[in-house]
Amino acid sequence: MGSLGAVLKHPDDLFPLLKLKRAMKHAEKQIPPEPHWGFCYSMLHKVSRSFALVIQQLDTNLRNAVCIFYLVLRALDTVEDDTSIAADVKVPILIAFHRHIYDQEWHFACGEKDYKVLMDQFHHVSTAFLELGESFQVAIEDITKRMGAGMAKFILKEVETIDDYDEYCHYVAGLVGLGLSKLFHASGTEDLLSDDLSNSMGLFLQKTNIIRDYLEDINEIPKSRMFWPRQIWSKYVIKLEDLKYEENSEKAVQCLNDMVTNALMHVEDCLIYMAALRDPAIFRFCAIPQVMAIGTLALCYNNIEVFRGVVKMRRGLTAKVIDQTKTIADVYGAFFDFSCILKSKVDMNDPNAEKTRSRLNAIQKTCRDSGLLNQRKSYVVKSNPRYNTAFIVMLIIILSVIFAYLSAKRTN
Ligand code: D61
Ligand code: MG
Repeated sequence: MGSLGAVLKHPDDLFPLLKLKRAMKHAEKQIPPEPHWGFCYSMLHKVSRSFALVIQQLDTNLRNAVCIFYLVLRALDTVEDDTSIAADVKVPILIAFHRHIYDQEWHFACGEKDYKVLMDQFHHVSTAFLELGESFQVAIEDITKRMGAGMAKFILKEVETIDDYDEYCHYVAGLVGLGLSKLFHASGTEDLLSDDLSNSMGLFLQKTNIIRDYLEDINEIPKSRMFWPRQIWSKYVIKLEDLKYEENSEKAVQCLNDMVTNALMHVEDCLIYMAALRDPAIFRFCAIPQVMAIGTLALCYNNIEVFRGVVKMRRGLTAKVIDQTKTIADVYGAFFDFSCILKSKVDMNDPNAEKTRSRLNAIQKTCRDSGLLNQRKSYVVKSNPRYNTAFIVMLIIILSVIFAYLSAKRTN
């Protein structure tokens, strides 16, 4: 029901949605026959809603390495996030995790649902890890070691300053960027991109998650750790929880906008990183999450709903991003469009209005200066769609496509 309504409101979502459904079905069918690889790929589909699809498009060798890299770090993160483990048990596990990946006997029960299965059957991940090329193994081990140590440091310490925030995000996501750059280079198709640019790729994604997940994180029982830096939120409220109470709505939105403005700082690095990639599959793998992130920030900015419920890009828009992110021109176009949307949402009275606007202008200038902004489909949604002839024609086409799709499915 909900999805039919959404498609009627955004008829041009339909083709990308159908394409995405097909791609997901296809990806799920491509589970390798060996039990350990089979476990790894079916796990990847279960625990990563968004990354499985983009990982699936890579060439076999690199795909296997990235899949294991993902699962190793997801397992490490499951230890970090499990609030039922005491700090004095957790810290040594995080610190030694990079050694456990070589040990097919090792296992540590924690986490819930699919994450618990991942932890219980971690030997499959180790077995697959040991089959990777040595340069892949070394890169994965190195990042796991540094991430584990960083997570351990922050188990004992809160995120107070903006520097702490950048440091924490470096450990849990920036390092993923560094590791991926190493894996891309090791696979032979890419130059080794700089640590700073790679770090920014991770920070932009992680900060977007931290912003979007405020309510989910603050309402977690037992209480989970929070990653919004005190240096930012203390300008607006006394306690971080206060942001969710209705009487503080104005302050909450100002604080949110401050956080978004902070995240936007990484965009220009991300654009430079993506412009330097050569392999089309690696490019898409990197660019799709970044476009989703700027889209999510555009949705969250100045939006009180972040403190009331789940704010997510609609599925159709996600499908469109996946379908329409193929070249660097598409990325400049998307960043330009989402910056336009963000700009239109900046309120004159917001304490950071000037700063936000100047960041957005800088991003738009970079996109414009690329010289690639013409001839593209726009993400800027025109308000008030009129139910005109074009729409009715569209609807008829859509219905015929659904019909054709369903009958094709029946004959398969
Ligand atoms: C290019 C393409 C993908 C990139 C990239 C560059 C640079 C960095 C990243 C992906 C990582 C971005 C992480 C953003 C999502 N955050 C989390 O999942 C948090 O956990 C962080 C620690 C585990 C990281 C695992 C990971 C994630 C994505 C990968 C990867 C490994 C390996 C390869 C490709 C992508 C977060 O998780 C819980 C949640 O978000 O609900 C947390 O605990 O804070
Ligand atoms: Mg975590």
